[in-house]
Amino acid sequence: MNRSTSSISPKSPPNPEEETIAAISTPFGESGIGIVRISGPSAEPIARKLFRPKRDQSYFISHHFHFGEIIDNQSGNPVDEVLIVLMKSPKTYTREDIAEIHCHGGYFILQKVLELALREGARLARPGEFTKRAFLKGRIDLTQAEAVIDLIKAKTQTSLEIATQQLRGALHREMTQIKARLIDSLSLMEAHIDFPEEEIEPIASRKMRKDLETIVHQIDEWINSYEEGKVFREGISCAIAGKTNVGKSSLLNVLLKEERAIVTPIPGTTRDVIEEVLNIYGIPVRLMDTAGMRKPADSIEQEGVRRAKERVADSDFVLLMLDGSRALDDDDREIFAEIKGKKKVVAINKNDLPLRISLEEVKILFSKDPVISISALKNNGIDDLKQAIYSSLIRREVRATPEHLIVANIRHKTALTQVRDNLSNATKGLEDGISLEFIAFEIRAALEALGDLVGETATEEVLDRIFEKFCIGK
Ligand SMILES: Nc1nc2c(ncn2[C@@H]2O[C@H](COP(=O)(O)OP(=O)(O)OP(=O)(O)O)[C@@H](O)[C@H]2O)c(=O)[nH]1
Ligand SMILES: [Mg+2]
Repeated sequence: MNRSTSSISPKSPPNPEEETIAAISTPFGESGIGIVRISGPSAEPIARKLFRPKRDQSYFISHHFHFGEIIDNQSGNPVDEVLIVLMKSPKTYTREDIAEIHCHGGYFILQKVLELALREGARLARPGEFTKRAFLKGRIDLTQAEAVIDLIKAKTQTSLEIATQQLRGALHREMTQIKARLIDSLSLMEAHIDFPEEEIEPIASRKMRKDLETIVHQIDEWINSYEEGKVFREGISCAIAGKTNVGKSSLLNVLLKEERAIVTPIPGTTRDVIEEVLNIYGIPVRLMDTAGMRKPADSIEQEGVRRAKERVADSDFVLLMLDGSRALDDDDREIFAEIKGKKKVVAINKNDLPLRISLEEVKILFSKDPVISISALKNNGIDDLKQAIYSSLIRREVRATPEHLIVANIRHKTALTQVRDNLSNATKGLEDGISLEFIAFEIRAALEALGDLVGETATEEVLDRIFEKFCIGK
């Protein structure tokens, strides 16, 4: 399916895809190699102008590397020794001709090669424009284009797997199947709308209802997977909260397996917020060690406590730490008020020392939250704590690979909710014996929402919002 831009927005300029775009596709900085990518009808002529092959080669073999130099034609000077690969359309990332110049990865070299490409007629690519072209040319649907950015940003194995699943078209395939089933139902209905004298056979009507119900049920499962998907894709922020000296910094260190934060027996050691990213069974967790909360002794500590409270209030999740070797006191109780309503796990630390805290009281106070006994000093119970954090966020077992389709993108969830609502209305209509016109209307609305989801009917505005999140060169 080849989408022309005019079908997406009548206002878009005529065929911007005719332009050849270029960008540096590797990060800025020094590296072994760096890549300048050119895509569009002039990719080959531009590559020919810039490139001088080492061996006498009058032509490029598509999808093969060629060794040579990039020459600045104005000065006649060589810029860099490179490998160049020309990929002729359509078997390319954008489905257009692509030239990739693999230079040495120096900021100046790459900038220079890019400038030469622009001088020869390419224009600078916008963020995500290569991927956008792949979408506009119909090589991938919108959910797959979105997966590209998730793949690049993936921080854990699980977030990578979710992105890969989507990039390979898992969502796209499911949507295509649902679409086909809805079109079947719709055509049956339309036939009866056109010839009302012929009633739909009760069997056909029952089958149609059953089919719609199955689809609604399936979509519900995907919608419900969103909370989990979001946690894996975006990660969570988690503040370690507790009064001074309970062992917050010790816990951060033991979780990170490095001496990241200063630990001393003096209460009020941590002043600033210390932040590190931790991978808890595939969940990227932004962990924050904060100043112990108590009546501050000086203005520095006062600022520390203010920051601690702010972070606790803003975080998605709280790890409340109590000192098991001391009875609960007013400092603890003040923190309980701060974290009211937060999703949390309670860690009772220092279980290597005699127990002085009242476990009953803690369990009554936090009846809805997991309470885990640990020793940050002796590295006891840390896995239990990680499991408890995981289970508070994800309803299924700790497993590396999600076996079902996970919806991790709010845009997808919103579109699926729309589809589900329309189809629920349709099934209810069939149940109540409401006119077929009404039911057909709901199914058409569901199909439209599906079209938005995969990008068939997405507006230029929606596309811009999606692709502006990409890096330049992708
Ligand atoms: N026995 C025992 N001591 C611990 C344990 N965890 C931490 N400590 C000790 O408790 C003291 C305070 O530890 P920190 O990790 O600095 O406590 P904190 O909560 O970060 O303290 P502030 O930064 O002052 O709020 C240090 O002497 C630690 O060695 C534990 O599990 N068992
Ligand atoms: Mg500390």
